[in-house]
Amino acid sequence: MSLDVAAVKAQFPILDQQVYGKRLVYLDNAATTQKPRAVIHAIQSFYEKDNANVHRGVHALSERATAAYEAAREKVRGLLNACSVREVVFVRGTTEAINLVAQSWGMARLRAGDEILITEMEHHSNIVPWQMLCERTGARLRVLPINDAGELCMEQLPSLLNERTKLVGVVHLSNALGTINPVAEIIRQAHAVGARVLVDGAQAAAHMPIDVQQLDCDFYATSAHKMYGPTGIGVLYAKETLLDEMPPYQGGGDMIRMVTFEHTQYNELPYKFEAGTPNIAGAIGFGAAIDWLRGLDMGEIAAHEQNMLQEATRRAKDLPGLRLVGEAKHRATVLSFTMEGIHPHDLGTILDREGVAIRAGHHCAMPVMQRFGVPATVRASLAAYNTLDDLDALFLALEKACAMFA
Ligand code: 7TS
Repeated sequence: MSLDVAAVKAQFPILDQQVYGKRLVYLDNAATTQKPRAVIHAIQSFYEKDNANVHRGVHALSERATAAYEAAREKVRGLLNACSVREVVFVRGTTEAINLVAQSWGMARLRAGDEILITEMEHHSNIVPWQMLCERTGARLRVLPINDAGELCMEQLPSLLNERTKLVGVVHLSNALGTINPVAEIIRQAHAVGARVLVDGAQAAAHMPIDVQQLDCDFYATSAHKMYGPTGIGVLYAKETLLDEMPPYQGGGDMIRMVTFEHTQYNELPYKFEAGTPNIAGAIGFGAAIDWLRGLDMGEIAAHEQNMLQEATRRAKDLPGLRLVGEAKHRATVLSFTMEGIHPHDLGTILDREGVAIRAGHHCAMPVMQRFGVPATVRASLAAYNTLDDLDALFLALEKACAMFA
């Protein structure tokens, strides 16, 4: 069976509009995906029928809100195949998840002389928190380089891993290049020297099945808004043994069992890491997005997006002056490129006027831009609802831009 793309697309009300008198062609899915009616309705229904704070009220609404919030946690557990909901911490998104690990686990564990290994293709949110941690602890940040195709130089990994390596941070699917990294192999090698591994799954979860037990990663971070869910909610998965020994990230309500001025006893997992009123509606929307995704077939989504990406790549290579940035063998969703003689931002503006929404910039991955010697790229990124018509519109607009600048 193949994905019924028209039926999928029909579930996204926002896509049914025109901008500047042109059909909206949304190809900025790596920044954030659009939301299906099921997600919008779940959030609306919560506010219309069940809104209350969680984990504290004795009244009916609070019980319903708590049940819905905790049901969403179970859906996230299922999405990642975590062993237990105790390993599922709701956070604002990938960025907060990584900061939580750096501040809590990192501050407790790292000493001067220790090493953190990341890769040259990380998003700033998987670079800066580790730099901050290194500044505070005296640890050293090391970087696994990428090759001209935008793949990790895996042959260099063994020489960068040693007994001082305490953590490896690696992106599962690169937002700037589209590269799918061999994270299972990286985890295996990192564990062999006793290092923990954090996988940045911000982009991955919408495009491939995730199984944290099979990967054996120590931490996995992702954001709901990149997988058809709302903004402001995401998840940190961590092995229970790690969360158990980690100190809280923030103090406040909900994360405690008992407080006196002399001593505070922390709450059980995962609440120890969820101080304050959480994003209840967001979590419920996240749960609805997972239900929606699971109602489709992830294999069919991946196959559809792969066909589209291959077609887009073929057409891109036929366009004179176009340079692809990122041609990894294992790649998904992202077509990143520059056009000779046209600044990516100008190109972005021209495409916008044609109704085509892409992103132009450094994609919060400045080291990737430096590696390829470009200030920025144009990035078209695909989701389940994109069609060949969308590619037609993209390439028509690109040809128009070329003609304008010729
Ligand atoms: N890691 C990767 C690989 C990302 O692509 C992003 C967001 C993040 C982390 C941060 O996620 P957040 O939900 O906490 O913001 N990437 C992008 C992008 O490519 N365009 O806009 C945001």
